[in-house]
Amino acid sequence: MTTAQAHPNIALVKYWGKQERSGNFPATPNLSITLAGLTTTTNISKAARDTFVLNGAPADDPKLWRWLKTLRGSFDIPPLEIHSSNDFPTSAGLASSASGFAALITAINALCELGLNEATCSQWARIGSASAARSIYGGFVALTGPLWLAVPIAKKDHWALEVVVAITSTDAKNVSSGEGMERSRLTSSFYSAWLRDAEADFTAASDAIGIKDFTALSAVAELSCLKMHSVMLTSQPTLSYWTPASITCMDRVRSLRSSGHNVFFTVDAGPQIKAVCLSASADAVASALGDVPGVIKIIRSHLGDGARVIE
Ligand code: 2P0
Repeated sequence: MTTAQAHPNIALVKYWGKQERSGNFPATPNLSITLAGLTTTTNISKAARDTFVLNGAPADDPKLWRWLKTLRGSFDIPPLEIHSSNDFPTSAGLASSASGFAALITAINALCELGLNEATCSQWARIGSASAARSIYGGFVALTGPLWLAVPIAKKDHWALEVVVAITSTDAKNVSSGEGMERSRLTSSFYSAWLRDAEADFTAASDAIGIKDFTALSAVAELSCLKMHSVMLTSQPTLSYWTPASITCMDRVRSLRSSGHNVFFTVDAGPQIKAVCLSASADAVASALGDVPGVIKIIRSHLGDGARVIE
């Protein structure tokens, strides 16, 4: 048996839309931070047939089976018993597929002695779920062309950012990210503007991280998030992932910033708000978001490490 752990990551420059070729390549460069405070633990062993248990219950995940079939096209991998559990809500906009595929390829690499380096693990994780490519690494991570391998751009202790996650619903999303982004590509008239701006946003965020310019990173990260949600909202049928509490949390973050705190928000394909801040503001941010009606739980996180085998 082999056990691996990985953390979700949150994108500061978002991925929303794929290239029109097989292999699950993002259409635009994207950039994330890996979160220590949320963890997926996956243990696998060789078995008579493939089984998957997610958070203690048998699960059927067609995306997982398709990915395993593709992996078996390149490597000799026996049937596997896979147990995966998340210490945070699953499929609810907290990037459980990112940590899930990152932990799984890391465990398979060890158990089956595939000998893959991190870059190749990242490539296989991307085929499962593009954001999973980024969770192979800790700290600040870019996923960009021409190779579309994730690349660590700064270590976690380069800049001691903290993330306050406000959970406003633990329901699984009703439209998956993969389905949603394809809908956006096909139907949103804002999608072409999204593609046009992405490279500049990616460069601005990378530069801001390099020189630790919080104001500059706040501006580009919030804008990337809001552009992505504008594309979602203008898709047909519309993709609306926010709750009323999500909107109130965004207003609170803006108020905190007006009163001098170093904080910005980002939101993924779900209703949770992730407030990224400097340490001096983290208590105030956690307290302000915790008081918002409809916020069920606050999770605080520092930046974390990449995927690794733990036993
Ligand atoms: C991101 N998301 O950059 C964006 C922001 C959600 C919103 O990456 O189809 O689960 O498996 O490649 O990686 C979620 O998409 O999608 C995602 P697939 P994935 O974090």
